[in-house]
Amino acid sequence: SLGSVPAGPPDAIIGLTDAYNSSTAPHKVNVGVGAYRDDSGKPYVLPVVKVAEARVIEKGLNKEYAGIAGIAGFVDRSLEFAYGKNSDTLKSGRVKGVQTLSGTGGLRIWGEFWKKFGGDGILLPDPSWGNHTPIFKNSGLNVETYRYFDYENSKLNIDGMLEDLSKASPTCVLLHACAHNPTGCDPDMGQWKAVSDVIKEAGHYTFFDCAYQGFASGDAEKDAASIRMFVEEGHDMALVQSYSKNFGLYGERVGCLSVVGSDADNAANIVSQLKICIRPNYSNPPVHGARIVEEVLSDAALEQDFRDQCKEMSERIILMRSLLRSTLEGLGSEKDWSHITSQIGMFCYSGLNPEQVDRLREEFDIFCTRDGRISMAGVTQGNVEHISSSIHEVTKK
Ligand code: PLP
Ligand code: TYF
Repeated sequence: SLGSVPAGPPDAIIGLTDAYNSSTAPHKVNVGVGAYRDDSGKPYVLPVVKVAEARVIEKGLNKEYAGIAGIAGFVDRSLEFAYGKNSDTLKSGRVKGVQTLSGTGGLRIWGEFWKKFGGDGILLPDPSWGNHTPIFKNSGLNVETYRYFDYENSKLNIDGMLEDLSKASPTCVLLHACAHNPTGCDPDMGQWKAVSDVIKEAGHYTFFDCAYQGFASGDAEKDAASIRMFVEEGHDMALVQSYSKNFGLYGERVGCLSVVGSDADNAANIVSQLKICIRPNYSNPPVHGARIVEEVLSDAALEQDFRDQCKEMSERIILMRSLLRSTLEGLGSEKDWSHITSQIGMFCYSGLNPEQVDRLREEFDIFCTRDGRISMAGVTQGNVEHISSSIHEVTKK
């Protein structure tokens, strides 16, 4: 019988939203989950998404199943978006992909595929997105980490990273393509080249997780630079893309998993095996959101609108970073807050400890994860004073 099933704990990130929703404090702030909010704190649908969605509906398409690999036109546009429209490797046919249930679904399918054909383990950065470890454990993989963040100095630990990658026996190495979650610290291009060299030397397989293309710097081309450099360097590699943040399509679950094979046949063989992993999981992906992305990326004017609107979101976040930092400094906080503005992407890895995070929630109704990660997307001109004075209060000696 199932009578003895114990209650499970709430998810460390999603559970915060429930706690936030239950709070009755008028000044409550949700800076937990990484979902964009406008300056009035409201969820935001990109105008270009509304236009493309209207066009999709206008077409009066049927609701038949997509194939196991999803909508081919969406996958083609997605590969151009990540690898670059002019990529010779893309034109050569060595890059092939499948539509996935957003980033999360692509990660899981990759985990299962790697376990079947690649190896028993995967190497993640320390720290990494909280869902990575359970996704890969549930795929049957042993999860190990390489040093990534210098917790003492709030910056990338590039030497530790290179050393750990060079010493590990050949395995799959997960890299965040841009806007590392949760630290907001990425290698610069010189450091990426060093990472590429070490991975080649050690014989690892590279797996990029790209959840913030366009959102990190405001320029989707720049945010894909790490991926494109690895392709230029000749790596056999895989990539998972999420359209949750950059297109704001969170609940539509739009993603793409692709591989750069040794040749076109190898890429096609890998895709055929990815489809065999997908079929018993969910059979085929939802069509609506993928049609929207395909519509946008197939029309030069809509694509430009997308790029402009994505840039606007990332610019609001950058503005909130400087506002949060300057307000804290204006309050007389003597701590070094320079990392708030040097980190990129959606999150500020604030350095607050779990006790300080608990005080923020209990005394000030500010909800963020216990690792001190603050979603900058939840910061607005209206709440930045409250957030700053509360952080100042809990970090005073
Ligand atoms: N990978 C990283 C690094 C993320 O930060 C996220 C979302 O926060 C995802 C993957 C997956 O998101 P989704 O499943 O909505 O695409
Ligand atoms: O804030 C984060 O890091 C993510 C956001 O299905 C998220 O956990 C939330 C729901 C989901 C995927 C990602």
